[in-house]
Amino acid sequence: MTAADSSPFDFAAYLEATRLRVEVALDGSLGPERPESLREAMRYSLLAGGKRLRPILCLAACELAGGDSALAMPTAVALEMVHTMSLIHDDLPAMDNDDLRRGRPTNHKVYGEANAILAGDALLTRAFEMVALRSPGVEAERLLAVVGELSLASGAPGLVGGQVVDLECEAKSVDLDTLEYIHLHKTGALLRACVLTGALIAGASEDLLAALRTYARGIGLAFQIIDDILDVTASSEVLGKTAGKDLTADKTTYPKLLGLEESRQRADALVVEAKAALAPWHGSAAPLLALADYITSRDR
Ligand code: GRG
Repeated sequence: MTAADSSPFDFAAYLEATRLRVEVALDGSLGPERPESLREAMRYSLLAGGKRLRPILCLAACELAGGDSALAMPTAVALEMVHTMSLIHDDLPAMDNDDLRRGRPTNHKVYGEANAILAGDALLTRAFEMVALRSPGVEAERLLAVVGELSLASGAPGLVGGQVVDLECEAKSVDLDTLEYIHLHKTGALLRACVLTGALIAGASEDLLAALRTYARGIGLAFQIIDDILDVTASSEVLGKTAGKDLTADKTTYPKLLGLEESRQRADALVVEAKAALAPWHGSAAPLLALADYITSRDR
């Protein structure tokens, strides 16, 4: 199903069908890894469920730019690999020290710390292999641009930089600008790479790439505000996080700085901004517009 169909857009069906396509691709993505113990630790976290938002954003952006989303699937898988490795490392005792992720014991609880670090390392490097060596049918120049976006999102200018500032600010109260910096890097950078890489594979215009940057900034911040709200309002069972742990005890969150009501209003306004950026593409942007709404209406 694509957004170009003339029938009204059925987002629930689109989300489920695309998620299933992603699950199949993820399942087939880890073949020859040896030793077997490494492959098992990689698969444990990569196939642990999750919303698969990042690959879905990538495929939807590829379609919006007029591309064949099948060509973007290896990149979509790569993005989920980077996300998964960041979760494995984030859960380690040296970082968040979490016992549960997506309702299951964290990777290091099952395989030990050293193996969890190495499984994360292998997923990160495998992500770049997916783009560089396992993306048939996509021009080399476009793949180079994808590698560039993936590097920027993963490294110091993205996830790693955001995580460092987050750790430095632990147990301190931070202002709104610092909180925004952390989230634009820890969460926003990869979401941005998702839509940009999908669009780059389809050969998107500069106008569309600029609009997608604006879209990604809005949904990235809104995503994190909702995450903070859910940490306050949802039970830890719903979130699949460590039961009994105060999820926001030692960190500054949007609800702590702004209150629940203003945080919710801010998330809604960011989604409005994000969707407005795609107005010129309205006809074919239905999945990305619906994904922006989904981000603020989700309960996990
Ligand atoms: C990428 C090289 C490299 C290192 C990682 C540990 C680290 C450096 C960064 C931490 C990044 C992090 C854990 C950010 C939080 C992102 C976030 C909002 C996760 C939750 O995403 P969801 O809700 O989760 O999409 P599911 O389970 O649905 O996939």
